[in-house]
Amino acid sequence: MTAHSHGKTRFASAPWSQPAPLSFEPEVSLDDIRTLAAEAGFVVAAVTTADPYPGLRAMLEGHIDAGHLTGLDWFDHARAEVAADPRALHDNARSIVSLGIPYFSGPAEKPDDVPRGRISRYAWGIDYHRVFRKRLQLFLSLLEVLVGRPVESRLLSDTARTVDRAAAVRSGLGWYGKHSCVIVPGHGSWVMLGEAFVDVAIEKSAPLDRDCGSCSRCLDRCPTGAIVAPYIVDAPRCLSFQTIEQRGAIPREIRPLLGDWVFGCDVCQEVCPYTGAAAIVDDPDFSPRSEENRFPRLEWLLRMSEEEFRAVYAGTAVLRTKRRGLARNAAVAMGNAGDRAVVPILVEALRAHDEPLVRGHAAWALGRLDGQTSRSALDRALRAESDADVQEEIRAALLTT
Ligand code: B12
Ligand code: SF4
Ligand code: SF4
Repeated sequence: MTAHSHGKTRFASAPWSQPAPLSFEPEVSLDDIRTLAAEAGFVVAAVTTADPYPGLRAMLEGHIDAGHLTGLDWFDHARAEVAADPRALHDNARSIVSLGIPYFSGPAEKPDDVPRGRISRYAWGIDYHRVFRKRLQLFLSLLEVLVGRPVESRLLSDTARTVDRAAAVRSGLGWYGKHSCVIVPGHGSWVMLGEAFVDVAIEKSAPLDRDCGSCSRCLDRCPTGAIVAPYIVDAPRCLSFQTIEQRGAIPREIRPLLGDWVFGCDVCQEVCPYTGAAAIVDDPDFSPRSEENRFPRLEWLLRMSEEEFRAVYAGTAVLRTKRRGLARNAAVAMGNAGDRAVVPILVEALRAHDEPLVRGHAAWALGRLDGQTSRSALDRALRAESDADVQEEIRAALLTT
């Protein structure tokens, strides 16, 4: 971490967030860009140059080599090289417009009628990749009308080849919180990010002189200790990685820490004072279609068919974890709920779920909910089970009952 002095303020900043000098006369003003962005559905917008991000490649490579991105196989040194230089993606780019969509729709209480899981807020509504694609296209067409010519562009959000947060911070859309998320004034970190690389010379905005000061709430409250140091998230320990990106078994030592999260995790954002003061926005694209899109019933998740899964989650980001991933997470959340009433549901999943991954995690959950019913169900399942990984899970669970 480096502390730079700016006049009287000292704030933590990264070398790749320092503004590069402008080498052109702006063709379009910042005000005009913000007006177009708002028309296209972006509540916040800021602009930076398309110059390389100094030091970003080395930092990303250091992260990869330290194992902080292990499991995200696409995140390799070649990707780090491209991500550090926007012109490697668009050699004619003159500006990057960083665009944000806030999605905090107000406090939400999980109903306590039956055991339910939690889905991260960003995934309650329509998959943000779709939302960005549509709004970025609209933004581009408005920009073409404004400049009166076709614009060469790359429209990006969450792609493997750029670091959305780096553009957001250098442009001053927001600043880095210690949880590594970008905090946008007025919205906390409840803001999804995307950008338009364009061949238009646009007036740029300035980075913000902000940091977290002495606060360390997100580091202290992260359930798994995944924020290993300020600004450094160890992905294999992060529940967002384990519940969404993990295709196989969730490591046993992480399972008790997952709590009731079945898709993503919002803890580091929820505990942040800036996020606590976020404005409530009403963006229909981020609104849940039903309660199962934000606090799904765990029993239903364990029993849902492929058709039911698709009926509820088609078009949302939750599809990414697939039915078996979501059911696996639900089994773990049931084990964590500590409610013995769910034992018969887990027994049924252990006996009859079509996915070995889910049977294995149901065994683990039964091992947590010790009792005679769990033990005899595990004994019976061990005799009937043919999958070696599930047998191993059952043996491990029997040791804990
Ligand atoms: C890989 C990835 C993940 C991984 C790894 C996360 C990580 N922190 O690296 C996993 C699966 C764990 C993950 C989780 C989440 N993600 Co994610 N993820 C990405 C992705 C695809 C790449 C991120 C990346 O490049 N990571 C490498 C690290 C090194 O870069 P970074 O995350 O930007 O971290 C910055 C800081 O570390 C900072 N930094 C480093 N050292 C220093 C030193 C100083 C002094 C300072 C000031 C800063 C600083 O610079 C880094 C570069 O920008 C981006 C989309 C994209 N293409 O950019 C989305 C993205 C970062 N994710 C996003 C979201 C919403 C999430 C979750 C909140 C989802 C959830 N609710 O479950 C969690 C949050 C977890 C967390 N605390 O980060 C949003 C973040 C929006 C925002 N306002 O910040 C993004 C931008 C997607 C989008 N287009 O909106 N994610
Ligand atoms: S998303 Fe959850 S697990 Fe990941 S760093 Fe934040 S609090 Fe920790
Ligand atoms: S919780 Fe505190 S340390 Fe973490 S991002 Fe928010 S202000 Fe920064």
